[in-house]
Amino acid sequence: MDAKKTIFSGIQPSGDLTLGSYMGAIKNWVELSNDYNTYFCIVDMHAITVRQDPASLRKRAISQLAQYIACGLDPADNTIFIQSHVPEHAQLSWVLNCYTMFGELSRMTQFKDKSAKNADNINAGLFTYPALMAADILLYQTDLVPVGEDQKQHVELTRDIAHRFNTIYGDVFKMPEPYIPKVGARIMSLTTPENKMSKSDKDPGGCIYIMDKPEDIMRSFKRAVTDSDTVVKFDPVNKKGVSNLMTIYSTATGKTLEETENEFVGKGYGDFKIAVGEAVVELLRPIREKADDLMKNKDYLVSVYREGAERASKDAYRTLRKVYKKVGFVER
Ligand code: AQP
Repeated sequence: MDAKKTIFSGIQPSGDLTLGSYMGAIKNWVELSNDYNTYFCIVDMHAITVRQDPASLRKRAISQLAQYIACGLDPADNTIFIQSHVPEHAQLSWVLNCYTMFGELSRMTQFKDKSAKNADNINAGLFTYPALMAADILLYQTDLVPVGEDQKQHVELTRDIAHRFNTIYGDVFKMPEPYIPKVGARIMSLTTPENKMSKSDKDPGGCIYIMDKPEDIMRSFKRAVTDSDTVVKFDPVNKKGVSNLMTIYSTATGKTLEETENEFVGKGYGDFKIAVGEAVVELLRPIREKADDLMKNKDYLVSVYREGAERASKDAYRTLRKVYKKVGFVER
């Protein structure tokens, strides 16, 4: 019996990975990966809740895999796979849809935000997205779900669905807990610091991508929005831009927010922004170089996602089989 606890997490290939996805999610995955049994997914089925260009989606899924590995996730120790390769996700998601309430889904902030952004395509998948996410998590009897702050509501709904199901049928699902990092849980846009840094953001200056070149990273940080004050001080209510830059600097360098404040006493925003940019350049440089190398070896990447899907599917089927039995489906 494996004594290690289990982690599941995923990111949509709906755009190129951002510094937000790295600091809010992947960085923590890497830190936790030694001590847990891990499943890290490229959630392409979630991505099509918003219209995607098929060729770009395919390309991004592969490049996301290369970036996961380049960030430090070793495929030998972590089950890394593409969601659509493991049909149990769609299968369990249908069952869970029948145990998820319309009212619950209507309250999801992400649904409200994404419906507002995609008013011409408010499809049923966008609405039932959390039931698929619950399936992703519950299939692997997950203990911990490392996510950024924005996904906490979905993990809470997953717990409600699991609880409802377990109350009717006995202990089928393990109760997962969200794992939110203390610093870096919500990286904001550099140009509109009241909004989350998002991979599908239309404003390119607001977003830093993992694969960005150093000169582009520096340009974006130099143009980052601050305020009319001159003091580098952490105050996320009144100094949103500066506080966001401090969070980024502190996550990139490992310095505390207090150490960061002290370091920039008496220095202007100009110096501060350059220092943040340089820290991010150095943080991302080895990741970008490794990912570029991996992208030259497609056969290797194919072997990683195939093996990952095989392992994931075997584990997922165990849960799905139990669920099918419980709800009364006839065994094949
Ligand atoms: N800005 C962020 N700060 C901290 N964490 C973040 N995450 C995303 N952006 C930030 C975390 O990274 C994971 C990726 O989530 P996702 O791709 O499944 O969905 P998302 O949160 O909707 O990401 P985006 O970038 O905003 O994508 P789009 O633009 O397609 O909706 C999650 O753990 C998330 O918390």
